[in-house]
Amino acid sequence: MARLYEKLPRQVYETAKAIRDMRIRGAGRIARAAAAALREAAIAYTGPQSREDFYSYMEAAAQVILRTRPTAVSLPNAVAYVMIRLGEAYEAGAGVEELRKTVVRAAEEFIEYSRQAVERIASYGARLVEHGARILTHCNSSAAISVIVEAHRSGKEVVAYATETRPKYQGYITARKLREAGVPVTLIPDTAVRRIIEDIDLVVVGADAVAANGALVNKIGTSQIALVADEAGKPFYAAAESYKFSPATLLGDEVIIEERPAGEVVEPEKLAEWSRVRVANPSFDVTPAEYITGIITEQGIIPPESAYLILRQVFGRRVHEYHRYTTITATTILEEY
Ligand code: RUB
Repeated sequence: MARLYEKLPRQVYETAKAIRDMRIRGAGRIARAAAAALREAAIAYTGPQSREDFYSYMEAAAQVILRTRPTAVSLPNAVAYVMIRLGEAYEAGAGVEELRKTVVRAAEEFIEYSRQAVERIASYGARLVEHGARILTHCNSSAAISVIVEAHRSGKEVVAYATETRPKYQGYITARKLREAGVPVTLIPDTAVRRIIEDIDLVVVGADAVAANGALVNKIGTSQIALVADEAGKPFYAAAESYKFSPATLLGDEVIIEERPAGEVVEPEKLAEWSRVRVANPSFDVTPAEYITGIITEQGIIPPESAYLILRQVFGRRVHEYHRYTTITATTILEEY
C-alpha cells in the first residue's frame, strides 16, 4: 500500500489536505470534492495496465480522501458511490480503460446528482417559507442558504438571521452569501439565539449526518438552537441531501463527532498560557428527532422519523458496502501525507 500512496497524483493529497484544513468545508462541498479527486486520480493513472493494480491504486486514493474528517457522512457516501461502481465493473471483468471510465462516469454522476439535489431542496424548502418570514440559520450550509435564497428569489421578502458560529465563524460566510443574494441579513453572536427567537418565524440549518432514528448531526450549537426553537414553539427544519443520511446508523453505529484543535478556541500563539486548562472543541452536536419539525430532502420534506425509509430506499442492499467506507473515516485520521 505504501508504494501505491507514492503513486497517487498531487490533486488527491491536495484535496485531502484542503478538507482536513477546512479550506474545502460543508458536507456537500466535501462530498463533491471527494468524488472529483477520485475522478482526477483515475484520469491521472499511468501505472501498469493491470486491472488489479488500477483497483488497488483507486482504493489507496479512496483511503487518503476518507481519512480527513470523520463526521460528515457525505464524504464516505460519495467515495462509496464511486468505489462500489468500480468494484462492480471489476467483478464483471472490465479492463483498465473500462474501469477508468467507470470511475469518471460515477464521480460525474455523483457531482451532478448533488448539484441537482441542492436545487430541489431549495425549491421544496422555499414552499415552507411564508411571505415576510424571518429565518434563522446556523453555521454555513449551502443547502440551508439555498432555501432562504430561493424564498427570496420567488418574491417572499424574507429576512435572515445568521449566527456567528464560533469558533470558526462560518456564519460570516453565510451572512455575506445571503447579502450578495440580496437577502437582508442580521449577524448575531451564537449566545443571542434565545434573546432573538421571538423575532424568528422558522429555523433552517444544514446537516453533516442524519441518523436512522432521525437525529441530526450538524455544527456545534445546532442542538441548543433546536431546544430554544422548541421552547418558543418555532419550527426547526434541517436541509439534507439523501447522501447525508448515514447508512452506518442503520447497523447500529453512532456518528463520530470530530474534536478539533484547541488553537481554534483560544489564540493558537497563546496556547502555552492555557496549558493548565483543558480546551474542548467538539465540532458537531446531535439534535434528537423530537426537536426537528422536518427534514428537507431532494425527495421531499419528511418527518425525521422517516429517515429510516430514506436510508432503506437510497442504500438498500448496498448498506454493508457503504458501511465499510464509513468505518475507514471513523477509525484513523491521516495525520501526515
Ligand atoms: C459545516 C456544517 C454545515 C453542514 C451542511 O461544518 O455544519 O451545516 O456541513 O453544509 P464545517 P452544506 O464548517 O465544520 O464543515 O449544506 O453546505 O452541505
